[in-house]
Amino acid sequence: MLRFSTAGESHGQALVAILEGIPAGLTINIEDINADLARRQQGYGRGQRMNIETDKVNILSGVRHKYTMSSPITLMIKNKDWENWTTIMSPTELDKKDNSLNRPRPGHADLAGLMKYGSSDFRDILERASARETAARVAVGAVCKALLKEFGINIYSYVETIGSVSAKISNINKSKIQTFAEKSQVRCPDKNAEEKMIQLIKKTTAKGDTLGGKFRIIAENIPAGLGSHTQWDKKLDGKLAQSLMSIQAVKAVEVGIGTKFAEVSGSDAHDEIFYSSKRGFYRTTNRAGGTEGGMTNGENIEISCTMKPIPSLVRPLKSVNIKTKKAEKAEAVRSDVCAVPAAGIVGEAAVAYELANAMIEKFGGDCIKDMKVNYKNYISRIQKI
Ligand code: EPS
Repeated sequence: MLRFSTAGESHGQALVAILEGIPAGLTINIEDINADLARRQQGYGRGQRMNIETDKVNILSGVRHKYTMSSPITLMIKNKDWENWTTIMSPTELDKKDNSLNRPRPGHADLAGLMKYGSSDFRDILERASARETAARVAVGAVCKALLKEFGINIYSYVETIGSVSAKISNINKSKIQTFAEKSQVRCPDKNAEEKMIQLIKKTTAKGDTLGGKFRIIAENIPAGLGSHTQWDKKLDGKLAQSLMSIQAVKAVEVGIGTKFAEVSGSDAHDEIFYSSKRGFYRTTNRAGGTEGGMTNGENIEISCTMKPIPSLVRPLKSVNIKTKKAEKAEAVRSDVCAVPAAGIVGEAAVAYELANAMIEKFGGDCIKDMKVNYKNYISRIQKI
Protein backbone atom coordinates (compact mmCIF):
# COMPACT_ATOMS: atom_id res chain seq x y z
CA MET A 1 0.00 0.00 0.00
CA LEU A 2 1.14 3.51 -0.76
CA ARG A 3 0.95 6.31 1.75
CA PHE A 4 2.36 9.80 1.96
CA SER A 5 2.50 12.78 4.28
CA THR A 6 3.60 16.29 3.57
CA ALA A 7 5.12 18.82 5.95
CA GLY A 8 6.08 22.44 5.62
CA GLU A 9 4.68 25.94 5.93
CA SER A 10 4.10 28.27 2.98
CA HIS A 11 6.85 30.66 4.15
CA GLY A 12 8.91 28.15 6.08
CA GLN A 13 12.22 26.73 4.88
CA ALA A 14 10.90 23.98 2.67
CA LEU A 15 8.09 21.60 1.82
CA VAL A 16 8.73 17.92 2.38
CA ALA A 17 6.86 14.77 1.39
CA ILE A 18 7.54 11.22 2.51
CA LEU A 19 6.13 8.62 0.13
CA GLU A 20 6.16 4.99 1.22
CA GLY A 21 5.30 1.86 -0.74
CA ILE A 22 6.69 2.56 -4.21
CA PRO A 23 8.09 -0.78 -5.44
CA ALA A 24 11.81 -1.26 -6.01
CA GLY A 25 13.35 -0.92 -9.45
CA LEU A 26 11.30 2.00 -10.77
CA THR A 27 13.33 4.52 -12.78
CA ILE A 28 12.95 8.06 -11.48
CA ASN A 29 13.92 10.99 -13.68
CA ILE A 30 14.25 14.07 -11.52
CA GLU A 31 13.56 16.20 -14.63
CA ASP A 32 10.04 14.73 -14.82
CA ILE A 33 9.28 15.74 -11.22
CA ASN A 34 10.67 19.23 -11.85
CA ALA A 35 8.64 19.50 -15.06
CA ASP A 36 5.42 18.92 -13.12
CA LEU A 37 6.50 21.37 -10.42
CA ALA A 38 7.04 23.97 -13.15
CA ARG A 39 3.64 23.19 -14.70
CA ARG A 40 2.00 23.84 -11.30
CA GLN A 41 3.65 27.24 -11.10
CA GLN A 42 2.25 28.42 -14.41
CA GLY A 43 -1.12 29.71 -15.56
CA TYR A 44 -2.37 33.21 -16.24
CA GLY A 45 -3.69 34.68 -12.98
CA ARG A 46 -0.94 33.46 -10.64
CA GLY A 47 0.40 35.86 -7.99
CA GLN A 48 3.80 37.46 -7.32
CA ARG A 49 5.01 34.51 -5.25
CA MET A 50 5.44 32.50 -8.42
CA ASN A 51 7.96 35.09 -9.64
CA ILE A 52 10.05 34.40 -6.53
CA GLU A 53 9.95 30.60 -6.61
CA THR A 54 11.45 28.16 -9.13
CA ASP A 55 10.31 24.92 -7.55
CA LYS A 56 12.86 22.12 -7.81
CA VAL A 57 12.87 18.83 -5.95
CA ASN A 58 15.69 17.43 -3.81
CA ILE A 59 15.41 13.67 -3.42
CA LEU A 60 16.67 12.97 0.09
CA SER A 61 16.00 9.25 0.32
CA GLY A 62 14.57 6.15 -1.34
CA VAL A 63 16.18 6.62 -4.77
CA ARG A 64 19.69 5.53 -5.71
CA HIS A 65 21.36 5.82 -9.12
CA LYS A 66 17.94 6.93 -10.49
CA TYR A 67 15.99 3.86 -9.32
CA THR A 68 13.75 3.25 -6.32
CA MET A 69 14.77 0.81 -3.56
CA SER A 70 11.31 0.32 -2.00
CA SER A 71 12.41 2.40 0.99
CA PRO A 72 10.56 5.63 1.88
CA ILE A 73 11.13 8.37 -0.68
CA THR A 74 11.70 11.83 0.79
CA LEU A 75 11.11 14.75 -1.53
CA MET A 76 12.03 18.29 -0.53
CA ILE A 77 11.22 21.56 -2.27
CA LYS A 78 12.95 24.61 -0.83
CA ASN A 79 11.00 27.86 -0.43
CA LYS A 80 13.16 30.60 -1.90
CA ASP A 81 10.86 33.13 -0.19
CA TRP A 82 12.01 31.80 3.21
CA GLU A 83 14.87 34.30 3.30
CA ASN A 84 12.25 37.09 3.49
CA TRP A 85 10.42 35.41 6.38
CA THR A 86 13.20 34.27 8.72
CA THR A 87 11.92 36.47 11.57
CA ILE A 88 8.17 36.00 11.18
CA MET A 89 8.59 32.24 10.65
CA SER A 90 11.60 31.58 12.90
CA PRO A 91 11.29 28.25 14.75
CA THR A 92 13.75 29.34 17.44
CA GLU A 93 13.55 33.11 17.97
CA LEU A 94 10.66 35.32 19.09
CA ASP A 95 9.41 38.10 16.82
CA LYS A 96 10.02 41.45 18.58
CA LYS A 97 7.38 43.22 16.48
CA ASP A 98 3.70 42.33 16.55
CA ASN A 99 3.14 40.95 13.07
CA SER A 100 0.10 38.91 14.08
CA LEU A 101 -2.87 38.73 11.73
CA ASN A 102 -6.19 39.64 13.37
CA ARG A 103 -8.81 39.98 10.63
CA PRO A 104 -9.75 36.53 9.31
CA ARG A 105 -10.60 36.11 5.63
CA PRO A 106 -14.08 34.76 4.89
CA GLY A 107 -13.66 31.49 3.00
CA HIS A 108 -10.19 30.76 4.39
CA ALA A 109 -9.19 28.39 7.21
CA ASP A 110 -8.24 31.45 9.34
CA LEU A 111 -11.18 31.73 11.75
CA ALA A 112 -12.11 28.06 12.16
CA GLY A 113 -8.43 27.16 12.67
CA LEU A 114 -7.92 29.94 15.18
CA MET A 115 -10.89 28.75 17.26
CA LYS A 116 -9.89 25.09 17.04
CA TYR A 117 -6.19 25.46 17.86
CA GLY A 118 -6.44 28.28 20.40
CA SER A 119 -4.00 30.49 18.57
CA SER A 120 -4.01 34.29 18.79
CA ASP A 121 -2.41 34.78 15.36
CA PHE A 122 -3.99 33.05 12.42
CA ARG A 123 -0.67 32.93 10.58
CA ASP A 124 -0.31 29.68 12.56
CA ILE A 125 -3.22 28.38 10.46
CA LEU A 126 -2.77 30.00 7.06
CA GLU A 127 0.84 28.90 6.71
CA ARG A 128 -0.23 25.27 6.52
CA ALA A 129 -3.65 25.80 4.91
CA SER A 130 -1.97 27.61 1.98
CA ALA A 131 -2.02 25.99 -1.44
CA ARG A 132 1.77 26.20 -1.43
CA GLU A 133 1.60 22.73 0.18
CA THR A 134 0.35 21.37 -3.15
CA ALA A 135 3.90 21.63 -4.56
CA ALA A 136 4.78 18.65 -2.32
CA ARG A 137 1.72 16.73 -3.54
CA VAL A 138 2.71 17.38 -7.15
CA ALA A 139 6.18 15.92 -6.49
CA VAL A 140 4.55 12.81 -4.99
CA GLY A 141 2.19 12.62 -7.98
CA ALA A 142 5.11 12.79 -10.40
CA VAL A 143 6.70 9.70 -8.80
CA CYS A 144 3.31 7.93 -9.04
CA LYS A 145 3.05 8.96 -12.70
CA ALA A 146 6.45 7.31 -13.32
CA LEU A 147 5.03 4.05 -11.97
CA LEU A 148 1.84 4.35 -14.02
CA LYS A 149 3.84 5.10 -17.17
CA GLU A 150 5.42 1.63 -16.87
CA PHE A 151 1.90 0.30 -17.53
CA GLY A 152 1.09 2.75 -20.34
CA ILE A 153 -1.19 4.92 -18.18
CA ASN A 154 -1.29 8.59 -19.17
CA ILE A 155 -2.86 11.34 -17.04
CA TYR A 156 -3.66 14.85 -18.17
CA SER A 157 -5.92 17.74 -17.24
CA TYR A 158 -7.50 20.79 -18.75
CA VAL A 159 -9.51 23.80 -17.61
CA GLU A 160 -13.21 23.70 -18.45
CA THR A 161 -14.44 26.88 -16.78
CA ILE A 162 -13.07 30.07 -15.26
CA GLY A 163 -15.75 32.26 -13.70
CA SER A 164 -18.50 32.87 -16.28
CA VAL A 165 -16.47 31.50 -19.23
CA SER A 166 -16.79 27.82 -20.18
CA ALA A 167 -14.87 25.96 -22.88
CA LYS A 168 -16.58 24.05 -25.68
CA ILE A 169 -14.71 20.76 -25.52
CA SER A 170 -17.07 18.64 -27.67
CA ASN A 171 -15.86 20.46 -30.83
CA ILE A 172 -12.22 19.53 -30.20
CA ASN A 173 -10.58 16.38 -31.55
CA LYS A 174 -10.07 14.18 -28.46
CA SER A 175 -6.49 13.30 -29.36
CA LYS A 176 -5.58 17.02 -29.44
CA ILE A 177 -7.02 18.08 -26.06
CA GLN A 178 -3.88 17.33 -24.03
CA THR A 179 -1.53 19.11 -26.47
CA PHE A 180 -3.80 22.15 -26.76
CA ALA A 181 -4.17 22.39 -22.96
CA GLU A 182 -0.39 22.21 -22.45
CA LYS A 183 0.10 25.10 -24.88
CA SER A 184 -2.59 27.32 -23.36
CA GLN A 185 -1.83 30.06 -20.82
CA VAL A 186 -4.89 28.99 -18.83
CA ARG A 187 -4.59 25.26 -19.72
CA CYS A 188 -7.81 25.49 -21.74
CA PRO A 189 -7.84 23.60 -25.06
CA ASP A 190 -10.57 25.84 -26.55
CA LYS A 191 -8.73 28.86 -28.06
CA ASN A 192 -11.82 31.02 -28.12
CA ALA A 193 -12.62 30.40 -24.46
CA GLU A 194 -8.93 30.84 -23.54
CA GLU A 195 -8.95 34.42 -24.79
CA LYS A 196 -12.16 35.20 -22.90
CA MET A 197 -10.79 33.62 -19.71
CA ILE A 198 -7.64 35.76 -19.90
CA GLN A 199 -9.72 38.90 -20.41
CA LEU A 200 -11.93 37.97 -17.46
CA ILE A 201 -8.88 37.37 -15.22
CA LYS A 202 -7.48 40.78 -16.28
CA LYS A 203 -10.76 42.52 -15.43
CA THR A 204 -11.05 40.68 -12.13
CA THR A 205 -7.46 41.58 -11.18
CA ALA A 206 -8.26 45.25 -11.79
CA LYS A 207 -11.24 44.95 -9.46
CA GLY A 208 -9.12 43.39 -6.69
CA ASP A 209 -11.22 40.23 -6.86
CA THR A 210 -10.55 36.52 -7.52
CA LEU A 211 -11.99 33.71 -9.68
CA GLY A 212 -12.71 30.01 -9.36
CA GLY A 213 -13.58 27.49 -12.01
CA LYS A 214 -13.57 23.90 -13.06
CA PHE A 215 -10.85 21.55 -14.29
CA ARG A 216 -11.12 18.01 -15.66
CA ILE A 217 -8.69 15.15 -15.24
CA ILE A 218 -8.44 12.24 -17.67
CA ALA A 219 -6.52 9.01 -17.08
CA GLU A 220 -6.08 6.79 -20.13
CA ASN A 221 -5.28 3.10 -20.62
CA ILE A 222 -6.62 1.97 -17.26
CA PRO A 223 -7.08 -1.78 -16.76
CA ALA A 224 -10.53 -2.89 -15.63
CA GLY A 225 -10.75 -4.08 -12.03
CA LEU A 226 -8.86 -1.49 -9.97
CA GLY A 227 -10.63 -0.71 -6.68
CA SER A 228 -13.37 -2.92 -5.27
CA HIS A 229 -17.14 -3.05 -4.76
CA THR A 230 -16.76 -5.19 -1.63
CA GLN A 231 -16.34 -2.52 1.04
CA TRP A 232 -17.12 1.20 1.30
CA ASP A 233 -13.51 2.25 1.78
CA LYS A 234 -12.22 0.14 -1.11
CA LYS A 235 -14.28 1.92 -3.77
CA LEU A 236 -11.87 3.69 -6.11
CA ASP A 237 -14.26 6.53 -6.99
CA GLY A 238 -14.61 7.24 -3.26
CA LYS A 239 -10.84 7.34 -2.81
CA LEU A 240 -10.38 9.58 -5.85
CA ALA A 241 -13.05 11.94 -4.53
CA GLN A 242 -11.37 12.16 -1.12
CA SER A 243 -7.97 12.91 -2.61
CA LEU A 244 -9.36 15.49 -5.00
CA MET A 245 -11.69 17.14 -2.49
CA SER A 246 -8.72 17.60 -0.14
CA ILE A 247 -7.05 19.96 -2.62
CA GLN A 248 -7.21 23.51 -1.29
CA ALA A 249 -10.36 25.37 -2.48
CA VAL A 250 -11.96 22.36 -4.23
CA LYS A 251 -15.66 22.28 -3.33
CA ALA A 252 -17.09 19.66 -5.72
CA VAL A 253 -15.88 16.51 -7.45
CA GLU A 254 -17.86 14.98 -10.31
CA VAL A 255 -17.15 11.56 -11.79
CA GLY A 256 -18.14 11.16 -15.45
CA ILE A 257 -21.19 13.29 -16.21
CA GLY A 258 -21.42 13.99 -12.46
CA THR A 259 -24.33 16.20 -11.44
CA LYS A 260 -25.92 15.73 -14.88
CA PHE A 261 -26.88 12.19 -13.78
CA ALA A 262 -29.69 13.89 -11.84
CA GLU A 263 -31.31 15.14 -15.03
CA VAL A 264 -31.32 12.07 -17.29
CA SER A 265 -33.25 8.80 -17.25
CA GLY A 266 -31.51 5.44 -16.87
CA SER A 267 -31.47 4.76 -20.57
CA ASP A 268 -29.45 7.95 -21.13
CA ALA A 269 -27.29 7.55 -18.06
CA HIS A 270 -25.44 4.27 -18.57
CA ASP A 271 -22.81 3.11 -21.01
CA GLU A 272 -24.07 0.16 -23.08
CA ILE A 273 -21.79 -2.87 -23.38
CA PHE A 274 -20.41 -4.13 -26.71
CA TYR A 275 -17.98 -6.89 -27.64
CA SER A 276 -15.61 -7.57 -30.52
CA SER A 277 -12.91 -10.24 -30.61
CA LYS A 278 -10.33 -7.53 -31.33
CA ARG A 279 -11.30 -5.05 -28.60
CA GLY A 280 -12.95 -7.37 -26.08
CA PHE A 281 -15.71 -5.65 -24.08
CA TYR A 282 -16.06 -1.97 -24.83
CA ARG A 283 -18.37 1.06 -24.56
CA THR A 284 -19.19 3.79 -27.03
CA THR A 285 -19.95 6.33 -24.28
CA ASN A 286 -18.23 7.04 -20.96
CA ARG A 287 -20.82 8.78 -18.82
CA ALA A 288 -19.70 6.75 -15.81
CA GLY A 289 -16.23 8.31 -16.04
CA GLY A 290 -14.49 4.94 -16.00
CA THR A 291 -15.84 3.45 -12.75
CA GLU A 292 -18.77 1.16 -12.01
CA GLY A 293 -19.36 -0.28 -8.53
CA GLY A 294 -16.21 1.41 -7.24
CA MET A 295 -14.06 -0.44 -9.81
CA THR A 296 -12.47 0.70 -13.03
CA ASN A 297 -14.31 -0.69 -16.06
CA GLY A 298 -11.49 -0.28 -18.59
CA GLU A 299 -12.67 3.09 -19.92
CA ASN A 300 -10.85 6.35 -19.21
CA ILE A 301 -11.18 7.83 -15.73
CA GLU A 302 -12.80 11.25 -16.19
CA ILE A 303 -13.33 13.57 -13.24
CA SER A 304 -14.14 17.26 -12.95
CA CYS A 305 -13.37 19.40 -9.91
CA THR A 306 -14.85 22.75 -9.01
CA MET A 307 -12.61 25.26 -7.27
CA LYS A 308 -13.98 28.20 -5.35
CA PRO A 309 -12.46 31.67 -5.90
CA ILE A 310 -9.38 32.16 -3.69
CA PRO A 311 -10.45 33.86 -0.43
CA SER A 312 -7.48 36.30 -0.27
CA LEU A 313 -8.90 39.45 -1.84
CA VAL A 314 -7.09 42.70 -2.59
CA ARG A 315 -10.45 44.35 -1.84
CA PRO A 316 -11.29 42.35 1.26
CA LEU A 317 -14.71 41.28 2.51
CA LYS A 318 -16.26 42.23 5.83
CA SER A 319 -14.74 40.58 8.87
CA VAL A 320 -14.21 41.17 12.58
CA ASN A 321 -10.96 42.05 14.35
CA ILE A 322 -10.44 39.12 16.71
CA LYS A 323 -8.68 41.33 19.29
CA THR A 324 -11.12 44.30 19.39
CA LYS A 325 -14.25 42.45 18.11
CA LYS A 326 -14.89 45.52 15.95
CA ALA A 327 -16.13 45.19 12.37
CA GLU A 328 -13.23 45.60 9.98
CA LYS A 329 -12.23 44.47 6.50
CA ALA A 330 -10.38 41.14 6.31
CA GLU A 331 -6.60 41.02 5.90
CA ALA A 332 -5.41 41.63 2.35
CA VAL A 333 -2.78 38.94 1.91
CA ARG A 334 -0.73 38.46 -1.28
CA SER A 335 -2.23 35.66 -3.36
CA ASP A 336 -3.29 34.50 -6.81
CA VAL A 337 -6.25 35.94 -8.73
CA CYS A 338 -7.01 32.59 -10.34
CA ALA A 339 -5.26 29.29 -9.65
CA VAL A 340 -7.59 26.94 -11.54
CA PRO A 341 -4.93 26.04 -14.19
CA ALA A 342 -2.44 25.19 -11.42
CA ALA A 343 -5.05 23.21 -9.50
CA GLY A 344 -5.47 20.94 -12.53
CA ILE A 345 -1.84 19.80 -12.11
CA VAL A 346 -2.50 19.10 -8.44
CA GLY A 347 -5.58 17.13 -9.51
CA GLU A 348 -3.43 15.03 -11.85
CA ALA A 349 -1.16 14.26 -8.89
CA ALA A 350 -4.10 13.21 -6.70
CA VAL A 351 -5.42 10.89 -9.42
CA ALA A 352 -1.92 9.51 -10.07
CA TYR A 353 -1.48 8.70 -6.37
CA GLU A 354 -4.81 6.88 -6.09
CA LEU A 355 -4.29 4.94 -9.33
CA ALA A 356 -0.73 3.97 -8.41
CA ASN A 357 -2.03 2.78 -5.04
CA ALA A 358 -4.77 0.73 -6.72
CA MET A 359 -2.27 -0.78 -9.19
CA ILE A 360 0.07 -1.78 -6.34
CA GLU A 361 -2.85 -3.31 -4.45
CA LYS A 362 -3.94 -5.33 -7.49
CA PHE A 363 -0.55 -6.39 -8.84
CA GLY A 364 1.71 -6.51 -5.77
CA GLY A 365 4.04 -3.83 -4.61
CA ASP A 366 7.60 -4.85 -3.67
CA CYS A 367 9.32 -5.01 -7.00
CA ILE A 368 8.36 -3.45 -10.32
CA LYS A 369 9.44 -6.59 -12.24
CA ASP A 370 7.02 -8.81 -10.29
CA MET A 371 4.29 -6.24 -10.70
CA LYS A 372 4.73 -6.30 -14.48
CA VAL A 373 4.50 -10.11 -14.62
CA ASN A 374 1.30 -10.04 -12.55
CA TYR A 375 -0.13 -7.29 -14.72
CA LYS A 376 0.61 -9.21 -17.92
CA ASN A 377 -0.96 -12.41 -16.57
CA TYR A 378 -4.06 -10.55 -15.43
CA ILE A 379 -4.53 -8.76 -18.76
CA SER A 380 -4.16 -12.01 -20.68
CA ARG A 381 -6.72 -13.68 -18.37
CA ILE A 382 -9.35 -10.98 -18.79
CA GLN A 383 -8.76 -10.88 -22.54
CA LYS A 384 -9.83 -14.55 -22.64
CA ILE A 385 -13.19 -13.93 -20.91
C1 EPS B 1 1.01 29.34 -3.48
C2 EPS B 1 1.80 30.15 -2.73
C3 EPS B 1 1.22 31.23 -1.92
C4 EPS B 1 -0.04 31.77 -2.58
C5 EPS B 1 -1.05 30.69 -2.90
C6 EPS B 1 -0.46 29.51 -3.58
O1 EPS B 1 2.21 32.18 -1.83
P1 EPS B 1 2.10 33.52 -0.95
O2 EPS B 1 1.11 33.26 0.16
O3 EPS B 1 3.49 33.72 -0.45
O4 EPS B 1 1.67 34.57 -1.91
O5 EPS B 1 0.27 32.42 -3.78
O6 EPS B 1 -1.62 30.29 -1.70
C7 EPS B 1 -2.96 30.41 -1.54
C8 EPS B 1 -3.81 30.36 -2.52
C9 EPS B 1 -3.43 30.55 -0.19
O7 EPS B 1 -4.63 30.60 0.01
O8 EPS B 1 -2.59 30.67 0.68
C10 EPS B 1 1.57 28.24 -4.27
O9 EPS B 1 2.78 27.95 -4.25
O10 EPS B 1 0.77 27.60 -4.98
